[in-house]
Amino acid sequence: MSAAPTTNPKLLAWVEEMIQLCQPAGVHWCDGSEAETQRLCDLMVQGGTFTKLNEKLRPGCYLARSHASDVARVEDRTFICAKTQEEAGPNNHWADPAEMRQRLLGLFKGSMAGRTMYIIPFAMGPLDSPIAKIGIEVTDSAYVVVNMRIMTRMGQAVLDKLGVGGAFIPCLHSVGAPLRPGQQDVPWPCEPDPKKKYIVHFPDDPSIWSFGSGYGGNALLGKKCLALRIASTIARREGWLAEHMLILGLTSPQGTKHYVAAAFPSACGKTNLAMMQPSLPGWKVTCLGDDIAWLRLGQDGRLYATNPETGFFGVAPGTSQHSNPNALAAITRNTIFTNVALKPDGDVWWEDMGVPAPATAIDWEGNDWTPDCGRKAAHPNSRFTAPAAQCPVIDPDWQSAEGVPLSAILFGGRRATTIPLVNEAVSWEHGVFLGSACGSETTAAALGKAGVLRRDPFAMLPFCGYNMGDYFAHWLALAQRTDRRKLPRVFFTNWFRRSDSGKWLWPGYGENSRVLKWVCERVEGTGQAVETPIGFLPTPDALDLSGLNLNGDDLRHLLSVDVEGWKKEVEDVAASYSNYKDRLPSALTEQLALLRQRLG
Ligand code: GTP
Ligand code: SPV
Ligand code: MN
Repeated sequence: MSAAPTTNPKLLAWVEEMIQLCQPAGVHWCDGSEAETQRLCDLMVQGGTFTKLNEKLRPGCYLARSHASDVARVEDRTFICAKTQEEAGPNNHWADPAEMRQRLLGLFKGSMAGRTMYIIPFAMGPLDSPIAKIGIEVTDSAYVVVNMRIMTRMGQAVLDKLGVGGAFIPCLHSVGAPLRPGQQDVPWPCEPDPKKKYIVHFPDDPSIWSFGSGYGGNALLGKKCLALRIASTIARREGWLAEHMLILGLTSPQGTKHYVAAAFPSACGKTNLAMMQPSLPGWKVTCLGDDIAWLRLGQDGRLYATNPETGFFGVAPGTSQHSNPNALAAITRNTIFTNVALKPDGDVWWEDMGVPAPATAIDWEGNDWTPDCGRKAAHPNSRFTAPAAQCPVIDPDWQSAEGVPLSAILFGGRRATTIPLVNEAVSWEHGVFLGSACGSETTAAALGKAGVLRRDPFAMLPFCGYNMGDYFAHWLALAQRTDRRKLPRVFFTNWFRRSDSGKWLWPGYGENSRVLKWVCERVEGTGQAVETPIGFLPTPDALDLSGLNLNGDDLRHLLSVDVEGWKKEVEDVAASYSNYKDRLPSALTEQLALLRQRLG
């Protein structure tokens, strides 16, 4: 047992209560030091959780393979225990707080038997930021500790900041696999029965209880649970926004810099765009964050963005020199890989890495793999955990306490048809409408069938901790709280349009800089656009397509209004709106009616 490095009475009392509840074999207060991390990594190598990668090829890197039942967030086991179901809204699973607490007490009772309880003090947001939040995650997973050290500001500095009287958000996590005396541990302990996994939020406490899973957003509780679900409820009260957005800086050849935030659903390219290498000569992108942005109005009336995280938990498959050279550079060292393939030389590999598949490998499940075996080597939701500071294009201001002022907000999703490459909202209300109408064809990050259109308003469907109708109203209200001309301009982008034969119509990745350039020009008042029923579209020659070999038909497809497709779209959005009943702001019903009218 390590002695408590705090005198905060609330924290000490809560930890004592958790020890009594979970009955761990030992307790360790994490200090966040290098030595501590090294000790835990060594321990996990001994226990089989970690494989150390080739020190020459990937210094300081490890590979973990999860249990096959524990590979992604579990949305159907995620609960918002607000006082009433109405408050949680149709966008959330709700359970009565008192009943859920009883159930969880039963599950957590003795859940850490035979294991060490780690106490992780962490902060979301720079410690000197006015909106930083302190959490304490109590977990029985060393894997969680070493990931949290990369993804958050973690350790003694946080306890110092907390002080004797400071408030924290209690986050309890157990993999849900107690050990009987003498029982041999497994490399990835978890509760394999999906019905016994629980990711639970009590927004009124606020507190977080997570049971049964050790993977990503289920277990790294600072991320989706605190910085999105709980933070969104706090933000609503305090007048700011917690969003599923990347933040980037874009500098023109003339040296003008704009900050842009973008909300795309999970596995729809936030990490790619956040640190892209522009194909347009002279343009530069710098990265401030790839997954979460906290937005608040500054004293000057502009909207400022802060990344509450300190690392990237990015999808590995598809990450290549072509798609994301800066991510590849960020993960050359001090990175944890989960569920990718292991090559015989002790390096990692995944599908679409842009290098030939190894002749043999160990796949994500630990089995022998060959390129012709018919199985994927890496799990589609396999991920890397890497320090943001290692990104070659990290923005110098990424940790600024005030955040950065946004010039534009992009929404997007994976849409094979109908949605153009880019269009711009004609007003703030229209922009909120575009966000509310966000949708994507599903992928592996969310459990479910691939290729089915799922409405994902603001890319926040799995992450909004309260009634989405109220959330829409909160977004709309920003225009009443500041000079609306100071708010960021709103755009909708779609890199994923396909031809009838299924080929991508837009080359994407670094070429998306051409769209970003137009966005900047629109902000500055120089970009050419035509007003259409769906908003402003670039005129045919407004996009800088120099050096790009794009077929004229494809371009027309990308930049025209598919009236019949949009009529279907309107009805689909209307159907999704009907879920929110009288909580849906009338401004959005109006936007929908106007769009319907404009389409004829
Ligand atoms: P989460 O971390 O799950 O929130 O997701 P994310 O939005 O950061 O997703 P990520 O960047 O990992 O998404 C990667 C997926 O998007 C891969 O399948 C990429 O191939 C695809 N992708 C990203 N950018 C582009 C693009 O410009 N064009 C096309 N066609 N695909 C893209
Ligand atoms: C997402 O699913 O949007 C992620 C990955 O960013 S996880 O942190 O696992 O939720
Ligand atoms: Mn995400």
